Amino acid sequence: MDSLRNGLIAEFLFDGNALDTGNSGNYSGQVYGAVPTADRFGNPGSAYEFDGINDYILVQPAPKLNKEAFSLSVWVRYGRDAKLSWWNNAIISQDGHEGRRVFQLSTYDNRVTWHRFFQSDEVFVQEPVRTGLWEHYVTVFDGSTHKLYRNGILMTEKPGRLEPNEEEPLYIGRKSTDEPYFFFHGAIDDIRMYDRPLTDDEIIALYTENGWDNPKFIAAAQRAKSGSDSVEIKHKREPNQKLRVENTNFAYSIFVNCRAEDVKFHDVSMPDLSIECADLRRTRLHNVNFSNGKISDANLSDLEIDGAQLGGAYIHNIGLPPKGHPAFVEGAKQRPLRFENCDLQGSKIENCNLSGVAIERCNVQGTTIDGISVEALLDAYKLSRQV
Ligand SMILES: [Ca+2]
Ligand SMILES: [Ca+2]
Repeated sequence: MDSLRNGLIAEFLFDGNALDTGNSGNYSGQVYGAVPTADRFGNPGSAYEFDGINDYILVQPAPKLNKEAFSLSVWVRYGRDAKLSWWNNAIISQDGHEGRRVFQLSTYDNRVTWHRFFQSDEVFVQEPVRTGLWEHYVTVFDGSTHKLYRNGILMTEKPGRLEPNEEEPLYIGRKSTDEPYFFFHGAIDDIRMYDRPLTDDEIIALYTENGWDNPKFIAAAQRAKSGSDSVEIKHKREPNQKLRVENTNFAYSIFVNCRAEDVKFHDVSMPDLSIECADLRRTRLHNVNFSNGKISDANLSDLEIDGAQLGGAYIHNIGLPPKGHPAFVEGAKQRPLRFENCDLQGSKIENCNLSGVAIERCNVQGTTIDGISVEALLDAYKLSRQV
């Protein structure tokens, strides 16, 4: 999109260096420790990796900001073991000591936050950071409102101001003060700063730049479109837009990169439903036929299954994510599970870690451990105690 050069006060594409390719070219960065890495398309040496300890890029002097309007676009991949508690992981900031605090795109707990200090409330993404995956963030200030977009979708907006400070340098991958938890752990790429608000179409153009999208969903969307009467709802991003679909056939529909908190489905036929890469915390399935369903590579901690037919169920590879998995956490411990009033007769438990398992008030008739009858074991034990 041609308009994306308009008002481009600085641009860092990180093509093996931190040169400013914006309209002035005056703001090239000095690299301290950060190393070139693959970008979101896998092109080597086209983004920068930061170790979360002391790596950063300094831009001094900082690009001259417009008090009335500002936009910032950046791609981010948090490290799989990035520490995400309290204030942490500054992506880009211009935030020195008192009186020199301009902005900070950083992280509060596990949420990306556009931190505006006392000039506005926190503008943050409600959903947690997905470590190990590239995500696109844009902030827009139009003179009165700060907006934060993730992957082309408006996540939050809050009223506020912008107070530029030309003395304060711009930092990528840290905050100018040296709190260790602000050093960014992961990769950063394709930073663009504007002295005007970007439009919704421009934000989508930045998100889909160079054909970024999920090829699997594109194929599915093409199939869905080939239907006789397809309705396309695209880039509708007002914060409180709701859809009411009733007495309608919407088989083969596709939802991609959508916000859909608190959606309700009632009395619907939806066999072959497929949900991938989704935040489904606190989902409730009640009075549903989920037979032949499959749950894989999922966080099911604190899941409760109550009143369910599970005959024929195959439960395998249960535990914490292994090393190398995006959700792996060093030193995390498996918490115990609890089975109560379950009919498990004739079931088989194989190659499982049952250390510390307590079996109480259960019918163990016919139960064996490695071919030895538990009833016989208990009888032999009781007998040995009587002697
Ligand atoms: Ca790049
Ligand atoms: Ca280092």
